[in-house]
Amino acid sequence: MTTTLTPVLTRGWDEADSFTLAGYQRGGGYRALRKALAIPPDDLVQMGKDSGLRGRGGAGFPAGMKWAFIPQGDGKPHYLVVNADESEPGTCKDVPLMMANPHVLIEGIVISSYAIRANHAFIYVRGEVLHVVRRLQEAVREAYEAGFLGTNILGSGFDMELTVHTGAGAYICGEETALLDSLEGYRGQPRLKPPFPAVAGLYACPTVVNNVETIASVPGIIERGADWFADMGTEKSKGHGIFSLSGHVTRPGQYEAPLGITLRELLEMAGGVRAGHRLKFWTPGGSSTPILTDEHLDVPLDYESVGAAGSMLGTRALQIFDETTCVVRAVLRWSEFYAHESCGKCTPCREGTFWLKQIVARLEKGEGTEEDIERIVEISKNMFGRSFCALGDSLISPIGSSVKYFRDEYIQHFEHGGCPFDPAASTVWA
Ligand code: L3W
Ligand code: SF4
Repeated sequence: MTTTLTPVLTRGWDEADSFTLAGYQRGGGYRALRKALAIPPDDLVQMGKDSGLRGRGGAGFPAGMKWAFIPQGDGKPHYLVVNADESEPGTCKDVPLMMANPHVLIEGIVISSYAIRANHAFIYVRGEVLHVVRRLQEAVREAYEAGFLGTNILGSGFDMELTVHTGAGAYICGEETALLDSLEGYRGQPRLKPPFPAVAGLYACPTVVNNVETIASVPGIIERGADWFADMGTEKSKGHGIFSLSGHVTRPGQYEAPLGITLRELLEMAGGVRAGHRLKFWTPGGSSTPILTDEHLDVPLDYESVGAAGSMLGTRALQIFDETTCVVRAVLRWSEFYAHESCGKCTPCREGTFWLKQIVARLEKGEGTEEDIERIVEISKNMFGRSFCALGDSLISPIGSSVKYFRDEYIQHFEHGGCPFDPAASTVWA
């Protein structure tokens, strides 16, 4: 299900051949590449900056600025790596994008590689999504055959290779430096930053790592101009984005809209919360972002406003939970996920996620105490900012925010001697 207010990335998704080269070119595909190859690379980097495009993988770092960090004239190879390891619970925008329109990603890759003077790019994609891997491989083959990849692309003198690389299903490999280790053939674990990948990335060479949606946004910016993109969205969160609505919503799916739209507006397009129920809590950007409640329906979904409301925009994975959902049970599920996915490199996260999972499980079974609630808050505070990478901070988001908004529900569990909710009533956990 796709609804668009800004039909750019999701344009043509409903057409039967949207994923083919012919389908993409019918809608003007690869015109932006021709235009870009006639522009000096530094001017393209400036266009990236002027557009205000920010990284769509969760952190929102300015894409043009990241490209500008790549040293020029350094004599080293440069690399572009597309992070297609989408694994955040609730996050489900890059997979549909790559399935429906792999060529917009490839076109964005060639333009971005030319801008940073990289002659080799990689798409690092989750190994479990074999259908996506196959679709990408076929699209890459088509692009080579048509002269959009390889040597002397469109007669410009620019050469580049594109490799599709499959990961093996570790969430941590979505962290950019763990991803690079994995790509180099090592066990994927985060590296110390700095140096950032822009200085020392793949094979210790300057590397831009960008999310799928970030790179797929580039052809539109080149074709229609940086101002066109910057005119959408809010002052500091520019452009369009894909908002993924899942859970207790009438029409779950991908909704493309300008940043700054509200959940209330998105729910109107999506037919509201499932019939006969009301919103209880939601995540603005996947499970790593603190939960919000029905008080926050009118918060503009941009980086600054969501931050001011006490959460993060993240990947715009809006998971909707109605009043049938036990928040403690939801937090337990997420705790199990983070404890399982912790790579074990640093103590605060390895031990912290393990202990948080144990205590939340006790609370969910109704065997906890008031002290356990304080304990999970305290452990979270001790972990925050002390872990080696962002995964260690992630579990703190649902724990802290659920206690903040639903402390009574935690208490009800041990007063009731078990979960007071009927798990069968909540389709999310069925
Ligand atoms: C050069 C500097 N580069 C920062 C670059 C850095 C990276 C980007 C953002 O975490 C978040 C996390 C998850 N010189 C630089 C520099 N950079 N300073 O900017 O860096 P950072 O550290 O702010 O974030 P990150 O490590 O990329 C990502 C959140 O996203 N998240 C996770 C989503 C999961 C998925 C998925 O499954 N695909 O996206 C959701 O909210 O918690 O906060 O490139 O190198 N001075
Ligand atoms: Fe590994 Fe967790 Fe430490 Fe990150 S925070 S390095 S995932 S143990």
